[in-house]
Amino acid sequence: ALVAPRVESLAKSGLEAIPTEYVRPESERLNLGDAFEEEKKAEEGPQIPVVDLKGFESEEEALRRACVEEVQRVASEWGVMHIVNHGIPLELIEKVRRVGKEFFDLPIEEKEKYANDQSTGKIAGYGSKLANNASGQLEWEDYFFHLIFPQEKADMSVWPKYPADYVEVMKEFAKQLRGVVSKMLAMLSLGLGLDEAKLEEELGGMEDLLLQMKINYYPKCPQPDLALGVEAHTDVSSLSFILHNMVPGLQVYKDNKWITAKCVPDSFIVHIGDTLEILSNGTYKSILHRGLVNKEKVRISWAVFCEPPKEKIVLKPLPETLTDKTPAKFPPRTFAQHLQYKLFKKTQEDFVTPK
Ligand code: AKG
Repeated sequence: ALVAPRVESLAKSGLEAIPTEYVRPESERLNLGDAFEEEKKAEEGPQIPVVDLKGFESEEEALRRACVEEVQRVASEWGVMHIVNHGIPLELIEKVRRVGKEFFDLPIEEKEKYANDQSTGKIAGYGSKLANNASGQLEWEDYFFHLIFPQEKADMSVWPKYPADYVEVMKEFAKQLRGVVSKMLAMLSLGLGLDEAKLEEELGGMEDLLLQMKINYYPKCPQPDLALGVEAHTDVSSLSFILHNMVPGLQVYKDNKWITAKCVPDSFIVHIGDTLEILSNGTYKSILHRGLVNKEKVRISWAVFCEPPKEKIVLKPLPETLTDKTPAKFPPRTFAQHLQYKLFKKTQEDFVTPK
């Protein structure tokens, strides 16, 4: 099996210059920088909107409607938002952060026991990116990937056995986050003028919509202006939820500029993914984003991708979103076909150039 080098071991070796595979092409390097400095610079400019979900729980119809309108506006204009008052207790979020950090604090040899094997398609477990394009570019991160919902579909043999409460904490988090997923999908449905349950059903519902957890571990990087933690991409998911350890890094590409996300306490970052962009016929936007690295602090993020089943559902713009003036912008495809299509596009390019 191909073994990718662990970025953690590179970072800990104390090297001053990063290996060439991690150096981004020149055109992409123009606007890279240390995440902390970029966060400071970003204080003046536009910011990813913060959406308060409290109103959706209200008895008052007007407050619920205002909340739906705000979600609809931000999903259409930005395709990304911070959500607050999402309903998941801070205590549980702190536990998720703790068990993820405790796992990554294990020695690399211990984590290797969970190594994935991308050559045989075993993608769950501990991993690092393998070069998948001509330029052989790598990302400055290691990760842990596993399915967390529905529980029956989870392969418990790959879940971390340390710390001892990892499984219990992650199961509870998955259950509670699944509730937030339903709530977001309900608001996004109403925002399109659809029945509240429509998007949830179209994506496979409680049985078939899969929640995939990717814990991203970005070691300190001696040359943050040359590297990326995660290269620019849009998510293939329907929705993605991101939690992090309050170290900056995420940037989104809007109006021809990279905008650095602020660290908003007690929030999740929610991305609209390609799947919802397709179902909504482009009303909701799947935004290009990437992860910067920095010199000072390890960054950890917990990204949960909500994916429709691979083959069971044909994704296409919902008939309700089509009019004479707005014909379908996306040809029908299964989720598996969409993944293939994106991989193909990528192998044709040396790197992703923002349009
Ligand atoms: C990904 O894992 O696909 C991400 O985009 C992670 C973003 C982040 O770490 O904030």
